[in-house]
Amino acid sequence: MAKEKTDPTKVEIAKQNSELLRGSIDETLRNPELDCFKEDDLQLLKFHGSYQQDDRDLRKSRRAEGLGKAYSYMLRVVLPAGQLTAAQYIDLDRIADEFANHSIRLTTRQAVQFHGVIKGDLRETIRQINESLMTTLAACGDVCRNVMATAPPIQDAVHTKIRETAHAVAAELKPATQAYHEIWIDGQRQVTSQTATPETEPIYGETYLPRKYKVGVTVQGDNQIDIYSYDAGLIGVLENDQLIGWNVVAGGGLGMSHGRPNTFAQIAENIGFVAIEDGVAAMRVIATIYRDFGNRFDRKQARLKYLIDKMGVDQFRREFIDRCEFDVHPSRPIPEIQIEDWMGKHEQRDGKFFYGVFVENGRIKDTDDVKLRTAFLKIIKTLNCSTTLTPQQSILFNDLDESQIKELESILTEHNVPLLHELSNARRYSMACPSMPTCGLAVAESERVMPDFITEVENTLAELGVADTQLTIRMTGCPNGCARPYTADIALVGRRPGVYHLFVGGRLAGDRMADLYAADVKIESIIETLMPLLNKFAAERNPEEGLGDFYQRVLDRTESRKRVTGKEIPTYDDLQPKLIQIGA
Ligand code: SRM
Ligand code: SF4
Repeated sequence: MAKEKTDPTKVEIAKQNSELLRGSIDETLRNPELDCFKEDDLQLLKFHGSYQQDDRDLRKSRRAEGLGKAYSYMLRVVLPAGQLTAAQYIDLDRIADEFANHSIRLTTRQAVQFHGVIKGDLRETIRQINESLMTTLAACGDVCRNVMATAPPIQDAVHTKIRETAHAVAAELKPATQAYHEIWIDGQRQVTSQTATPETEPIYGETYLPRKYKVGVTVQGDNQIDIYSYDAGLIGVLENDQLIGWNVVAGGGLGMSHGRPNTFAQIAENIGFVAIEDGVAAMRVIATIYRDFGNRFDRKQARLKYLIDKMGVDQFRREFIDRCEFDVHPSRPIPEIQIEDWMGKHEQRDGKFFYGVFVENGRIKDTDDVKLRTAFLKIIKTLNCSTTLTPQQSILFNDLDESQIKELESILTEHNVPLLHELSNARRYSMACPSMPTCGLAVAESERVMPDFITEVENTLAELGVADTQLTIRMTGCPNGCARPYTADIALVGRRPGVYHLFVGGRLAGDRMADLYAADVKIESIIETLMPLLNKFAAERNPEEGLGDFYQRVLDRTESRKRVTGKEIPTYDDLQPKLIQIGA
């Protein structure tokens, strides 16, 4: 068994010494001789919304030429509940051209990323984002990340409260440091040790949280945001269609490491029920328990799920109740989850309409064939509509008159963007993480190979006569789980270039973990490996049954799996009983 670590990690020390996230970021920005940041500052930079990256496609050739890495920066823009005005979208589109790689990347947490920003443009890019009333502060780092909310812009009391609560949690848990404004906006230090009122971080303290803290807000029955995958969340409970309070959930998380048995992906547990007005405070209380007891000696064990695992859910619940200055009741039973991705035309319940458009892997760009970016900009400029980014990396155009829908669809068609009826279910519900060439942790391709892989799946399902199946297919370039693979019907998780672990058995509802179905499969052999299951599915599925549900039924599972561990790669013998059951 690995010895428990007892020294604070380098990141903890960097935070402690940073004077509330300042470090020497400003000095490095001012020095044109430097093309990258110091190690400690790289950690701090994340809290400001940026990762230093390099173009991994160029590493080899640059090394051969005796050159260093081609550094550039990823910038993430925080958008609570995924909401953007028309003017903000137009500004983001312009920024993509002026400072980034001409694409906008919608994320799995309803935020936006730019890739390829150079160091010399970082300050101006962040300044312009702020000028448009958006921020990159706390998009990354050991703080509360972008707060998600179920996406549809339905204008009733329940959905309005969900969105307001997501914004309120984001505001409550935003870092208080002035460092962000000093470095990126004002350009000079406002608060010094001589300032009359010393600067503090009232909730986080000087070392912030042990790791990232992810929160989502939704309403019962609607798990569009995959709420069980996060550190904490609020599920609105309804009585006679009125919101009466929140079921608080905690302890989800999908990151794990191959070959490390003590890392795991797991779905969140019910913690209790609180009144509507106490939801925001409940998310703050959980953050403070995490702040005080989370592991600061081993970042691989630092997420809240490991703390809850160590304490036990019951003790965690007791600690939560002790700290709450409001009543906590047992969680309320809630109905079975439904998933809606809100693509196509829907009513907002205020006489207006919204219209969802699928964005493949969240990448808004123009290609020779499909002018997605141009189409979206034209829609927004012509129809002056606000937008909501969905947790499935897609977009909703809001506040439309019914008469404008035809115009919107004709703009899409003009630019070769497929309409909903032209999309297969396999593609519509798919997601892939960015991976190569920008992600420093990628070990295999994801976003760049996913479209072709989906085409293969589409062809296979059509040949088997099951193309109507609603199934989620997700791919990531490493086990960190950024496209939430472990709750999908089928998932490919990168092991090394061209090779993936194949998971099966989750479902769209996001409330069940998939199984490792086959280890170390080359991408060209994935379909072949799935064929026994797909054949059996085509022959024996019940009407409306999804692939993950079918797989669980064939295995005769009485209880859904709540956790997948990063244990050693299973051998063929380990997998054999499972394969025999499905007829392989
Ligand atoms: Fe993620 C790290 C991209 C959602 C778990 N994630 C990264 C980094 C920053 C790589 C790095 O640390 O160097 C990736 C940047 C790549 C690039 O080039 O852009 C990255 N993660 C993404 C995004 C953009 C994927 C996407 O396809 O949209 C998502 C941005 C969300 C946002 O707007 O904030 C993204 N990441 C997720 C999710 C899904 C979610 O939250 O809904 C997860 C799984 C849930 C969870 O957190 O448990 C996730 N990302 C991770 C992890 C594993 C954390 C862990 O607990 O072990 C890492 C690695 C790390 O933090 O060290 C990571
Ligand atoms: Fe990078 Fe891995 Fe996340 Fe993909 S899953 S973006 S490869 S960290």
